Parts: sequence; C-alpha cells; structure tokens
Amino acid sequence: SKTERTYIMVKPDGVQRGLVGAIIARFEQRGFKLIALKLVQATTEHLELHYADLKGKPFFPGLIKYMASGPVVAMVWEGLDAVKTGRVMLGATNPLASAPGTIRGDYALAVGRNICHGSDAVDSAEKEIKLWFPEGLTQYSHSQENWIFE
Ligand code: DAT
Ligand code: MG
Repeated sequence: SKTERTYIMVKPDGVQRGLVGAIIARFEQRGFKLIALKLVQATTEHLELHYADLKGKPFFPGLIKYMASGPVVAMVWEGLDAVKTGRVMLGATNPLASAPGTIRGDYALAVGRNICHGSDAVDSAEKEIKLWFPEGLTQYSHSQENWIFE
C-alpha cells in the first residue's frame, strides 16, 4: 500500500440533503488528510470533461443535468491507498447494491442520485484533481500523521 491522493466530490443531491459534513467526517475520521476543498457550481462543459469516459451512455445527458443542478463540494484526500479505500467507503455505483456502512449504502437509493463521487484509479484521480483544482493544492503537515501511520 502507498500514499495516494483521490478526488472526492459531494454531488448536488448530497449538498442539498445536508450530507457534506457527514461525508467529510468519514474521511477525516478514517485518517485521511484534507488537501483541497471548495464549493463549485460546475458548468456542463466542465462536467462533460469530468465524465468524458461516459459520453455515449444513455444516462449521460441526465447525469450532466443532475450534476449541474446545484453546487458540488470538490475535495482532495490523501492517505494510504486513498483511491481504492475511497471507493470502498463510497460503496457500489448503484446504492441498492452498496453495503450498509458505506456512504451510498447509508444515504442513497437511486443510481442517478448516488450523492458522492470518488476517483476509480490513480491516473483518473490525477486527471480529476487537475480538472477541478487547476489553481493547485495547498501544502501543510498533518499533525496526526505519526498517530495514523507507522
Ligand atoms: P461511479 O460513480 O461509481 O464511478 P460510473 O463512473 O460508472 O460510476 O458512473 C458515473 C455516474 O453515472 C454514477 O455515479 C451514476 C451514473 N450512472 C452510472 N451508471 C448508471 C446507470 N446505469 N443509470 C443511471 N445513472 C448511472
Ligand atoms: Mg466513475
């Protein structure tokens, strides 16, 4: 396992439903380090770049409309196996298949309203971090590091 960064985003339904704090708390409490965070009203052009791999899927237009329907909370979290662990914390894409204890398994029911995004691989995380944080990231040391890692 190694230290990675992942892009996590609370989707518009998660923001409207007041789940931002609960989602942030899960990543904080797990021991991940917060590297970047902002509230953004994304444009359809920006969202089409974020979801470029899904262009052509029947649900693509609805996905873009949903993602542009309100602000999202864009975040970068860092820690051991952050990409894979972030996906485990999110649960399956379809919340009906997400285990209880996961973010989607605890807070969502419909695949088209699954409240949170997480990068699916280290290379897509790098692309997504550049896309959402072109201004770059803030550097600081995390005072809990020596208590979380050996
Ligand atoms: P994930 O968000 O788990 O990485 P994905 O990248 O395959 O899943 O799809 C992106 C989003 O698109 C997903 O969070 C919800 C939506 N989506 C995926 N499959 C869908 C489907 N069959 N019907 C409706 N929306 C879907
Ligand atoms: Mg995905």
